[in-house]
Amino acid sequence: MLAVMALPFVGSVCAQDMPKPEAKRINGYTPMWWKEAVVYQVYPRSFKDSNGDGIGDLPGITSKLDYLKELGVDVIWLSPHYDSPNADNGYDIRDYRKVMKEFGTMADFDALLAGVKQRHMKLIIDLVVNHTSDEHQWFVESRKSKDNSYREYYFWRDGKGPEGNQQPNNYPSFFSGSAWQYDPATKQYYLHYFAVKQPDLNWDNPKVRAEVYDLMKFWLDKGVDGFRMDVIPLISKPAGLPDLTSEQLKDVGKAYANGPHMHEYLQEMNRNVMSKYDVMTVGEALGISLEETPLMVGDDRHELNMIFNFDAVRINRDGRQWKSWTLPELKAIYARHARELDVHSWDTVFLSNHDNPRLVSSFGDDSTQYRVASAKLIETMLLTLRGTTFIYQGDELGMTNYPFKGIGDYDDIEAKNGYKADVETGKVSEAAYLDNLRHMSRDNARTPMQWDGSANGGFTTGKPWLTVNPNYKEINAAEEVEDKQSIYNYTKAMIALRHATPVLVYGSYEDLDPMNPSIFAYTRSLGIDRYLVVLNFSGNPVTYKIPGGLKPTKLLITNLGSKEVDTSTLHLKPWEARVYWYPSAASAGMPRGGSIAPGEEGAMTKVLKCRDVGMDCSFEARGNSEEEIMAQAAEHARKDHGMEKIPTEIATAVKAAIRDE
Ligand code: ISL
Ligand code: CA
Repeated sequence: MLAVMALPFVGSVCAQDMPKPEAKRINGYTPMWWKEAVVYQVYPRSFKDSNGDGIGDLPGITSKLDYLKELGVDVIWLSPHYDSPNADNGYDIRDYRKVMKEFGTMADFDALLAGVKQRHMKLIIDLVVNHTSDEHQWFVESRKSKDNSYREYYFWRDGKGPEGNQQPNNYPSFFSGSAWQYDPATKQYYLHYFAVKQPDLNWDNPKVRAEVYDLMKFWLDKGVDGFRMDVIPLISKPAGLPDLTSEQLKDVGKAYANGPHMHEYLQEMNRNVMSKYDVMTVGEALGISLEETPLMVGDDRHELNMIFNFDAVRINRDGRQWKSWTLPELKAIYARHARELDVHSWDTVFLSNHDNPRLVSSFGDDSTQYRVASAKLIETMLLTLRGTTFIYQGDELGMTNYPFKGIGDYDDIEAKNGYKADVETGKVSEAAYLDNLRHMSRDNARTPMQWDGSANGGFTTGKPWLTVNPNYKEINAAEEVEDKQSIYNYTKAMIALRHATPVLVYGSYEDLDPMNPSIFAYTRSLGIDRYLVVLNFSGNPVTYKIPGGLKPTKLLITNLGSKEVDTSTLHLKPWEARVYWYPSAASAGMPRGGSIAPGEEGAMTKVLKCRDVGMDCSFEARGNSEEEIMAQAAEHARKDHGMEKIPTEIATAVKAAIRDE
């Protein structure tokens, strides 16, 4: 009986990051566009090359916007596109206001942004401000002399020991070795949590913070829709940079995160920048525990909208070591998220990105037999769990890990530095290192997108910077777009289902069977609406009795063509996924509707996105008849926009959308 709709107006002043006091809540949550969005991550170097130099670029991305629109994604997250010497593939920025020349020009960026907006999608960019490149002008100045005006932009310290030739403290770098680099020009060491070419910025210096806010505004004023913030919890360094204890050294991410001024700086950033724009922010929350999360993302904290928590995506590793995992462990993580993060702390859901191996290889089964089914099963999960869904490029095709052999096959600085530190020193055997790396390497996710069956998977006409996975002839976008049974088309249908089903966004979560070793069965519910997701996370058929003798009445989507309904005993094939709808007791027997016909009793939840009528602002009305909703819309138009009546063309579009025409 609940209908929710978003009514858009041209030139609206609705600020979605600042809900009005009277904003309606859904299941306790304040509705926001970024909560309902599906985000797709593009790693530009590997997405699409437009000029044959073997490196993906911005015009390449622009040429594929229709593909992304067709998939149904709302927001594109672009990994760093800035000028960079590429010690860490763009996560080492030389100039924050320039486009990496390999990727194109500022005009290419503007064209990309315009193309995104034209298609009613949004673009967020990567903000990498814990560190810069050592080739950034600030650092070039900083290293010149101890009294240079940029000296305090970074952390410089004298060496320890009688000769002053020992590192200032015992901090390790995430990319092997010490986090300190000696610089002969001034005979001091500088701090770098990541590569030697990535010196850490000193956020305690107000000038640094002002520079960062300024460059953020530069991009926001161009019209970007927000930021993914790289290692943002590391920006505030421990006071006095004391040695880490042996306990702290076991989890360096945690030790470096959450410094004494982190919240203060994020709140300042929000006050000075984000609060002035209708944008989204997602922090890469390295080192932040689930318990600490509400302090960063709570509605009343004015820091970030959401963060990436790594508990699920890193379930298969212990430090840098690959390890096996069990389904009850994974389920326990999602249950913990639902418990710890209340309606004031929004969550994210993702299991892959450019730093992790391929989705289907890590969490499904990438064998010929089960790759397609298991990839679809994981997409089902990602798009029905709590939190904004993030999809990494190529996972919608079921792209797999690369069959790496020698260390020479890798490009990543993490892999190469680790090899030097572990294998060349004899600490680890080469075979063991390479075996582990094959599973874990970030390069698994960085091999080029497989667009079609032509040479190099259609990624480039030249020589690709990183080899294309040899399976591109079977796994590629051209085939999958055409094939109705493909992972791509299934993902598209799942995204559409999520968009049409606010319960999958705002509904409560319950794990029905936490200890079951192969079945993940959970519900998302809101009001009379209840959705049941059943996932067979195994290569075996399973006869599954739904706890509580529940008999779902409507099958909304399945990856293997099942038609089983009205039974509490399901016969699941290996890697089978199903999403059911069933009425709660109060609404038993009522039809499931995607739309609200005037006066129809028991019509189900409906969300109309602004983009359905091609506009930007979001207003929410509830009711179970067209009249009721139009009346609220008219009131909104009058009060918030000073319009005497809703312009006819908008009214027509909205009515059509209500009727699902
Ligand atoms: O990828 C990792 C281990 O395999 C992580 O430790 C990773 O370095 C960490 O999550 C931080 O990642 C981010 O910052 C890095 C950059 O290399 C990553 O690509 C980026 O996502 C430094 O900017
Ligand atoms: Ca190129």
